[in-house]
Amino acid sequence: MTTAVAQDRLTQRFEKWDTNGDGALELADFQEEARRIAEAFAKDSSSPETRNLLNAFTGLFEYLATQAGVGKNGSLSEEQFRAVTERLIFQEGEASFNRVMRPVIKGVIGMCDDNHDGQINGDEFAIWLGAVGVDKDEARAAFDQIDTSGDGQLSTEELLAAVRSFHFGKLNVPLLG
Ligand SMILES: [Ca+2]
Ligand SMILES: [Ca+2]
Ligand SMILES: [Ca+2]
Repeated sequence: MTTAVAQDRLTQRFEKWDTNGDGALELADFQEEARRIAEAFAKDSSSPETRNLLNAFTGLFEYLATQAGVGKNGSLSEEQFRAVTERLIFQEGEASFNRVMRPVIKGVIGMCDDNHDGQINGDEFAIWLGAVGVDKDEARAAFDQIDTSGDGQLSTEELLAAVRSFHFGKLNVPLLG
């Protein structure tokens, strides 16, 4: 039911989020990932933006752990991670995905929303993709693809749709690295 690209992307996601590389996902991995992202945006570890992102990643881990039935202090194997995320991304539909991922996306928006309007303009997006390691030309092309309303701004909803599209293999820019 899911494509090979979609499968690969979940494997990449698992490996990226397993920050200590022990083959399982724990809360500490997700907190480290939040810290890494904050560092890539040159945000202080005690800044409110970093705290928001830490809370968002903590919430995401708690969701996955609860769904996998391992508890908040437990860990998820790759198989468990796949089972939970495949259900979320490919079966439950957009509303569930958005509910789970919105805090994380908002957290990353907070990292680069320099003019504090809650949306991401072209300059802010270049900083975002720079932080996750995507080059400038690619960033420009991706911006137009993600800005489905065509207003020159990326909203939370447009960015959520883009992360979902990435996992469906319909967009090639890894917004979460
Ligand atoms: Ca780990
Ligand atoms: Ca902005
Ligand atoms: Ca837009």
